[in-house]
Amino acid sequence: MNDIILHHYPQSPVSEKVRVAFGLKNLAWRSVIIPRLPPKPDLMPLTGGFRRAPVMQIGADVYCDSQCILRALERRFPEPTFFPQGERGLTWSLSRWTDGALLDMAVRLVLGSTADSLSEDFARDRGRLYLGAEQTVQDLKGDLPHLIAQLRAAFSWLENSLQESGAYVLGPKPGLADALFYYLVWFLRVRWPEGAAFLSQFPALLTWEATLRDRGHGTVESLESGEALAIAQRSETQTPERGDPEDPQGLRCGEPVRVVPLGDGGDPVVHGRLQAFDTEEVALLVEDDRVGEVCVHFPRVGYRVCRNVK
Ligand SMILES: N[C@@H](CCC(=O)N[C@@H](CS)C(=O)NCC(=O)O)C(=O)O
Repeated sequence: MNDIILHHYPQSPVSEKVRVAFGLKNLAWRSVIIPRLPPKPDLMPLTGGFRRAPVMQIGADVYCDSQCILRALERRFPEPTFFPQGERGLTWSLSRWTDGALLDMAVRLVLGSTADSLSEDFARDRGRLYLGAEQTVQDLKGDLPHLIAQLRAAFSWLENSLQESGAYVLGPKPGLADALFYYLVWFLRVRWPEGAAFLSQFPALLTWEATLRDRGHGTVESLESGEALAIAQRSETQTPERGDPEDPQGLRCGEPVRVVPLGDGGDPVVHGRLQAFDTEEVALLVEDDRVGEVCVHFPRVGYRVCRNVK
């Protein structure tokens, strides 16, 4: 019941970040492959409507967003730590750039350079999610040289850090900062037709990339989605009620709220009853006929918590 279950699909870059993080902690986990496009009927009962990949499940606790997943992993499996040089705050701050502007540019580059070969459904869905309602993937074609110039500068900083450390992004030991860059490198290599040629200008990056690739994803076993739902149904949340008297929004345990992902991607809103919250995380109890009650966790950063007013 305490097995780590990751709901993801092979091509998902953000899922690759978490898979590599499993490798850093040498974890055993179970893999449920979800569809790349909605509907995702065996994921929705677990998340209350959140559709993005990856999602981590441990019993009846469900972690949405890689930020939340990685924090839960560090809490449950502190050794080896994601922060071997003690760089916790710096790494989370860095993640807002790598998962924000850098991922956004990498996605635009991949979508724009493959726009003519994407299926119509996929292009429409990802266009809406990553570009908003006003743009389509075809509009990105003229922007590719600019995007490459932006990414080249960013990767030259990574190259510089790796040359100076001689090993990993922040020092001699691997940590979360490496996963934060690795998945972007992986994404450009596997999904951008010019990716391998672009990356070849960064020699220290190539050595570091091979080291992380060889380290792998921990130990993985596959699991049917129906079995993951049954596990949630047989389990109870391990998240105790926990409030915070200093909460800037004055939130209270037990109150009905909705969690709204920020950004203009049209992501669904999740409704539930507040079970726990602190500076970095919010957890809601959500009911579904197929799984009963699950506790769905989100990061605070990047999500708005709203009171449900009747
Ligand atoms: N902030 C989220 C972003 C997740 C995300 O955008 N994932 C992509 C796949 S890499 C996604 O869900 N795309 C739409 C889908 O798979 O339905 C996180 O860190 O987990």
